[in-house]
Amino acid sequence: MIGRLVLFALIFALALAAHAADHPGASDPHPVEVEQPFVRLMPPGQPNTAAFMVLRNTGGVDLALIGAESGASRVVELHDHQMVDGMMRMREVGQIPLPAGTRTALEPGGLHVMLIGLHEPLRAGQRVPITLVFDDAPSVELHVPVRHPGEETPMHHHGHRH
Ligand SMILES: [Cu+2]
Repeated sequence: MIGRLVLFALIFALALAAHAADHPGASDPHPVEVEQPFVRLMPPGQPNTAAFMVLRNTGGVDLALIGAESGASRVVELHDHQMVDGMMRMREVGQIPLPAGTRTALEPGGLHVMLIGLHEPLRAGQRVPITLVFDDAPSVELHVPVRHPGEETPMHHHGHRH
């Protein structure tokens, strides 16, 4: 009986060690730093919106953002803007390259994480769960605040007096 327990404990320890070896970076800091993420607050009734942020690849390996997930909307896509017949149009992109040592801005009029078919209307200040999926790095879970576009902080907005 004791023998079986020891054997089981040994197998468990070996499994843990194997798992750690499979994921050498599990305890290291993530190579991609996410700065100033926000979800744009849209007028009521708008079923779609977008998330913006700056992605800094601080590591020595080229990476790519290959997808995003969120429980807040039916569909989540990576989008860019492109001139089509003199009009700015959004288009889905398969991935957003993050070369080593560079910063990539997802910003209005450019790259963004598109949230299509919001399950519920968003409110300013609320946080939206968004998971970023990378090709060669662990996924990153964010809770992204909802803001009016161009609004640096809520305090700034309420500080105006007329
Ligand atoms: Cu879009």
